[in-house]
Amino acid sequence: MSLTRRTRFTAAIMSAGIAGLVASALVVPSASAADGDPHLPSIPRRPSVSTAPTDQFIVKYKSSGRSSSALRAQSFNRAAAKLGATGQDLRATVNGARVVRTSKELGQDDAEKLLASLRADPAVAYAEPDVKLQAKAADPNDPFFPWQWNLSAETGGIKATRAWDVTQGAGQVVAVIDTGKTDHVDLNANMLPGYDMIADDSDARDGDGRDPDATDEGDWSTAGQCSSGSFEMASSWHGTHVAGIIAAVANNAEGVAGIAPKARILPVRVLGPCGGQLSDIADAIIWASGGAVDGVPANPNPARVINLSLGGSTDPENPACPRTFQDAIDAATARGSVVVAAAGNEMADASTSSPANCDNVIAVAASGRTGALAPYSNFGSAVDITAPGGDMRPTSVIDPDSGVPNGILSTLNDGD
Ligand SMILES: [Ca+2]
Ligand SMILES: [Ca+2]
Ligand SMILES: [Ca+2]
Ligand SMILES: [Ca+2]
Repeated sequence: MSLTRRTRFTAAIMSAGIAGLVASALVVPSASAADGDPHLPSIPRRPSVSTAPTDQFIVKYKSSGRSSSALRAQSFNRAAAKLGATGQDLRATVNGARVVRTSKELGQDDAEKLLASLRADPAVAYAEPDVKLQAKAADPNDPFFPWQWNLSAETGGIKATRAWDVTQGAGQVVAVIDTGKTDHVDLNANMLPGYDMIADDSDARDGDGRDPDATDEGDWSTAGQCSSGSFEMASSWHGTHVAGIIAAVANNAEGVAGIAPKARILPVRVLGPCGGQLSDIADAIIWASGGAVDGVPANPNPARVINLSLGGSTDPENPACPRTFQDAIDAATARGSVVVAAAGNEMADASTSSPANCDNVIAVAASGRTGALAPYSNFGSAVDITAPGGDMRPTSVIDPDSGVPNGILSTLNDGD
């Protein structure tokens, strides 16, 4: 069984002219490692209102009433007492309102009762919770971020900017089991060494079998090389594209932002020209999760998440998950890794496609710009979630409303 990469956009059905045009627009050029600053900048923050429980309120009394502190205290204490609390006057605000505190924190319901009591007092001009403001991530400064509808759009996007208020992936390792890594200014700071797991040196293009250098040597193929009648293909740099979707450095004024821009990528090379072997991919899953593989040094950076944007249809008579795959996946999940796989791009039931149809795998179908299933995506009950995969068919390359390409913008290499 040979498994092939799964591009997140339908590059294969683009016409050559459109492909050239779009490719030049989508490529984020690679640069030398010396250009990359390994210090990761932080995403700037903007304030926003929290609805968390509070014990602090702002009450403005009308100037005609409650002018004395004793009368104000009486008013607030009466309202607080209804909720089993006492009140304390802290200070005045710049416009003469009072900042007051209850002796206990009030949940939203009790806070609303307190405010209702206060507002019912004819001497009160207004009363509102003195809410805590929390830092929220603002949009990063990456020049192509406005084109990353998959991260930010209200419709069709995953709203990553809101998730960044909770986490940007710091401290997490995501294994990208794919074509390997390339030198890229928007990836280098997040890239771990990884491993080259292609055992067969005849197709590896680096002159040896398994080795510690996970560099993508290119998966270009000549006409007829992969199967009888197969077309000549340029290198996909698919591992670079997938790595950037996951963890391109954000807010570095360069290229794009990744979904988890502070996570680190563990690149494991398994795909060469015409695809990769099941046996190599299974070993890569085990090694990435921290398991032992004969002849390969231990992985010092076990992956919390293992990404498999690859797959293949097994024997059509028996499209079950191969035992080799299932054992590797079970071993990885037993070690605490989460295994994520593409559902596939064959417009077929995902249950015919491995590893999407294996147990203990999160199988991900592709959605387009509207959030609906992308026309090329696999489907069916084997799919666990759907995520933006974009749509680069010639008729829908550019969204007519926004003028933004409908594909998934990510890091790439411009070599052949
Ligand atoms: Ca090698
Ligand atoms: Ca190598
Ligand atoms: Ca960037
Ligand atoms: Ca599943």
